[in-house]
Amino acid sequence: LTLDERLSGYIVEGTKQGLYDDLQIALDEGRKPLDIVNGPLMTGMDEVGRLFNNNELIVAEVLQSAESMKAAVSYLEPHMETSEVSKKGKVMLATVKGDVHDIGKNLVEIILANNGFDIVNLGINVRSDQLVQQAKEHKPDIIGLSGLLVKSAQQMVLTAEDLKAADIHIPILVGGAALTRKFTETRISPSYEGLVLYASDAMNGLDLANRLQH
Ligand code: B1M
Repeated sequence: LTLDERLSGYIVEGTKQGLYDDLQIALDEGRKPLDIVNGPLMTGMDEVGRLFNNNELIVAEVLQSAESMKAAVSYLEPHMETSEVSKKGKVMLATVKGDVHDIGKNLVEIILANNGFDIVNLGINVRSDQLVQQAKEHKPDIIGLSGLLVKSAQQMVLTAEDLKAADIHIPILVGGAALTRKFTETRISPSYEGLVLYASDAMNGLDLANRLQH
């Protein structure tokens, strides 16, 4: 197997045995940590999603895959680029109510934190009232919402409405597999007073956050 096939394989198999050695080989070859995540590791995760969809994997096995992915991201994290810039602002992150997927959100946290943002990560399955309360307490410059389920896209509309009702109009950054730019513009934006921006991936999220701070 090639290195990339092995790296995808650790995610699909949900194992860590050999993972760190191969990640180190990839780093030694000069590959960027994020390219490793977005390349072979995401290929593995997509395969996990496909197999799960076909009933060829059970939730417990997908959890193992998630553990491998988290371990890989943790191993790569110290090698990720950081910027020396002064503090840029505060971003509050949450996976919306009803959704427990957090690998993408936590990747966004790492990338933003490495690039000068202060992060308040509220975790998974976060209700609107918790967001409202935390937003009042932490006064973030940006609220970042993540969600991977189809119903999470709808939940983001409800969340935006609840934030608006609480008189919050901090810019919102949304991302996650079930979302699209179109849904964001036609459904979430009209439900909110402030700006709502769609991020296609974690790096795009950083770009948008950077632009919001200038
Ligand atoms: Co679930 N799951 N899962 N799952 N899972 C999906 C999302 C699914 C597509 C799999 C499938 O059927 N093919 C499917 C959703 C179907 C749908 O609604 N369309 C699904 C399902 C059905 C479920 C359950 C309902 C299964 C069940 O119980 N029967 C259940 C739901 C639980 C719940 O949330 N209430 C469930 C549970 C789980 C596990 C707990 C086992 C595990 C999650 C573990 C964890 O996160 N700690 C899990 C996993 C791992 C997946 C897949 C396989 C992988 C997700 C992932 O981590 N990807 C996923 C299939 C897939 O995506 N291929 C699937 C890697 C990660 C880096 O990517 O999170 O997309 P992602 O983040 C990306 C971008 O989306 C973006 O940036 C990242 C990349 O740079 N991004 C942002 C994300 N958030 C952002 C926020 C931003 C900016 C960018 O700004 C704020």
